[in-house]
Parts: sequence; structure tokens; C-alpha cells
Amino acid sequence: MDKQKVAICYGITGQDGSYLAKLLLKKGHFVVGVKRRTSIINTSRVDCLYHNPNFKLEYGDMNDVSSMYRLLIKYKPDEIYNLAAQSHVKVSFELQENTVDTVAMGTLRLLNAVREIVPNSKFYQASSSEMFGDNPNMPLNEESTFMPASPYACAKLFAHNIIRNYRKSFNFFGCSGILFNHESEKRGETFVTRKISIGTAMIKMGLQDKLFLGNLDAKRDWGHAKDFVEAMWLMLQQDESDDFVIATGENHSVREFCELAFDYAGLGDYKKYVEIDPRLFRPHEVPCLLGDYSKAKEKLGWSPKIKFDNLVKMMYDYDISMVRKKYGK
Ligand code: NAP
Ligand code: G4F
Repeated sequence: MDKQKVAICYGITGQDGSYLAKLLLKKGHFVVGVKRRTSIINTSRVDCLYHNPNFKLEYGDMNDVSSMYRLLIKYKPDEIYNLAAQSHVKVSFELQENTVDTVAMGTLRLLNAVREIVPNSKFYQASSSEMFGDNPNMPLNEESTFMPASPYACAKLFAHNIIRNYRKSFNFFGCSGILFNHESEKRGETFVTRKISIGTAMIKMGLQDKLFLGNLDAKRDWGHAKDFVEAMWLMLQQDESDDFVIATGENHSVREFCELAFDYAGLGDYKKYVEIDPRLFRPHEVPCLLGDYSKAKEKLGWSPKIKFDNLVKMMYDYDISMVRKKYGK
């Protein structure tokens, strides 16, 4: 019988960490999830895994090298998934150093520890379509030019490049998934899709009158996180490491997301409820993102399953049931 694979996942408490943990457990892995210390308990997305004998939570931080060594020595993982980040683009304009330290330097710290302790392991890096930034040449693929437009994107690009560099310089198995936006019922509540699905549900239940948003014209290539974590795992099952764009190949505006959510909720025209708050505009907006996932389709056999319409409906359905539960309606 094959030895059980051990995976360490940084960023376990986030949206993707929780979906990835469930997938890896289904694949038979022993999963070590790394959580950081916070003043309020931050494990709600993975609490359902707490009693699983193949799942273990450990403290660690992207800014704490000795904890990286401690965990790598203790578990000797076969696979390492680096999903940890200050992942909010707008916030990165206000917390530049913290974002760069966690995303860029944190990745470098983890890479160096991995190279020393488990040099034959496989490493996944959560790269981002934000790295394409201002590039107007859609659709974007692995060969497209990176033109990062935020401190977050600059930091992600450093991490992306250092993985490529280690792959070529040290024969290191490091894959970067250049993931376009992916959302879900577990998406952080300050990202636009979840703001809309919760806001629509609150308005539907008469608990809120208005939803305040920023740029409604921005377009994103939105998929579902459950589909996207499958691509992460597939990348690490290959014989050679590489970079892959993961996207749906379709994009929609924030306005279209609103139209669909309010219509599905039976509230009619979103314009009756949505107001623009200029404080939500960004110093430098990425107006449009659209990905070409042909390489992932060909080499990994990966394609997205959940379409935009369904994504919006799934998120709204989840949030209306949560609002009903929370407010006893
Ligand atoms: P998320 O929900 O914001 O999760 C980020 C995770 O990183 C959380 O577990 C967070 O912990 C953890 N974290 C933050 N700072 C840390 C630190 N200093 N040390 C250790 N852990 C830290 O993000 P996500 O949507 O799941 O995305 C996962 C990764 O993919 C991120 O790197 C993101 O930048 C990248 N990405 C996301 C998308 C997308 O559309 N979702 C697209 C492309 C790339 P807390 O729970 O304590 O905050
Ligand atoms: O939901 P967002 O905050 O996501 P954004 O900036 O595209 O970043 C997400 O996807 C990236 C992949 O491309 C990840 F790397 C990153 O970690 C994160 O997961 O904003 C989407 C769009 C933007 O154009 C923004 O200006 O929605 C626009 N928007 C309009 N009103 C808003 C709002 N964004 C937020 N967060 N809040 C608003 O009220």
C-alpha cells in the first residue's frame, strides 16, 4: 500500500484553504492546516474538520521563520500549499508593508525553509490574475505581460517570479496557479461578490435598505472556489512543475452581478437599492480581467464546472438561509 501523503496548507482558515482541505482529505492525504494567532477565533470555515483524525491545525505565520522550520521538521510534508496572504487588493494600498512582507517575503521564507528541510517536496504558490493589472490584451494566458497595479499585485509577482527562479536554478518543484477571481458561499465578506450576495439577502428580509458599492463597471472572470482548488491539487500531481492560468474564460461586470442577484431575489431593478460610495474606489483600478485556461485544460485536464449564473444563485441561496437563521426570520 502507498504511504499516506502529508500536505501542509498555509492559509487554511481562508476561503480556498477550507475547500482545499476537504479535497485533500477526500484524496486520502493527512492535512496540516496552518492558522495564525488572532484575537477572535478564525477557524469557522474548517471547524467541521476538527474531529477528523487526518486533519491537524497548527499555529504558524508567514512572518515567523522558526515556526516554518518547526512544522516542516515535525511533519516532513510531501506537498506544501501556500495560500496565505493579505489578499484584499484595496487594503494593500493602505497596508503596503504588511502585504509585501506576508505575500512576498513570507513566500521567500517558506521556500527557503522547504528547500532545506524537504527539498523533494512539491510546492504550490497562489499566484493571482491581479499580476496582469493594466494589461489590456484579453484573454490573458501564461505568456501575457504582467503589469501589476497594486502593492498586493507587486508582492504576488515577486512570489511568482521567485518560484520560477527556484524552479530553474535549483531544480525545485514549484507550481504557480495564476488564478482568476473565484468566489463561493465561504468568500470573505469584504469582497464584492459576497458583499452583494449578503446585501441582497439582507434587503430581501427587510433588514437593510441600501447596498453601498464602488466601481460597478469593473469586469472579472469569476469562477467557483470548489472548482479552482481541484486545479491546485492537479498541478502537484504532475511529473514536472509549471505555471497555469486557472479561469472560466468568461467575464462579467460588478453591475451584471448586481442585476442577476437582485433579479433572482425577486427584488427587481438593482438600481433601487445600490448606491455608489466613492470611498470604495481604488487608487488604481484593474478595469477588466479575462483568462484563457487552454494550457490547464490540455495539460491538467481541468475545466471549470460552475458557471456565472449558478455561482450568483448559490451564493444568494446560502446567504438568505444564513440571514434567516441568524435573525430568526
Ligand atoms: P482569504 O480568504 O483572504 O485567505 C487568506 C488566508 O491567509 C487566511 O487563512 C488568512 O488567515 C491567511 N493569512 C493572512 N496573513 C497571514 C500570515 N501573516 N500568516 C499566515 N497566514 C496568513 O483568501 P482566499 O480567497 O482563500 O485566497 C487564497 C490565496 O489565493 C491567497 O493567497 C490569495 O491572495 C490568492 N488568490 C485568491 C484569489 C481569489 O479570487 N480568491 C485569486 C487569485 C489568488 P486569517 O483567516 O487569520 O485572516
Ligand atoms: O471582489 P474584489 O475586492 O476582488 P479583486 O480586487 O478582483 O481581488 C480578488 O481577486 C484577485 C484575483 O484577480 C485576488 F488575487 C485577490 O486576492 C482577491 O481575491 O473586487 C472586484 C472588483 C474590483 O474592480 C472593485 O473595484 O469589484 C470592484 N468593487 C466595486 N465595489 C468592489 C466594490 N470591490 C470591493 N471589495 N468592495 C466594493 O464595495
